[in-house]
Amino acid sequence: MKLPSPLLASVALIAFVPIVPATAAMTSVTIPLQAQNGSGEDGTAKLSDTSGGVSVVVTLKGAPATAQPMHIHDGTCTNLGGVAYPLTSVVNGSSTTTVKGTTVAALLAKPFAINVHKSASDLATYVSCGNIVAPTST
Ligand SMILES: [Cu+2]
Repeated sequence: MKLPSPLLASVALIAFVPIVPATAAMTSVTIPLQAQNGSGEDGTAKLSDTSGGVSVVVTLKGAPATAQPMHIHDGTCTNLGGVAYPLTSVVNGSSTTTVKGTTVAALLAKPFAINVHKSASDLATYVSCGNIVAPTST
């Protein structure tokens, strides 16, 4: 009986090495929100997968008690598109929303931005914005 060649044996070994994806899907990301139009409202948005959707927790410095409408928009802060997902308005600098029907990975896969408007009566003035992108360094 002929023994398997060393080449064949090494090919068989390689075939059993488990395939590890280069990058696992991200299940949470924290993005900076940058003040716009002199608002001073810098902050962060923490997005994380939950069983009910994506939890979005926003904290802004120096925000007023007046409700400030906020959305996930298509596009980027410099080229904002329409509203993709509404978020709970920011009051006194904080807001928590669970966005149904999406995942962190899906939000990272396309250009989206979180945009905060000055007030319900002044939606045209933006006070803070951040692009939903993965951190560039680890
Ligand atoms: Cu908006």
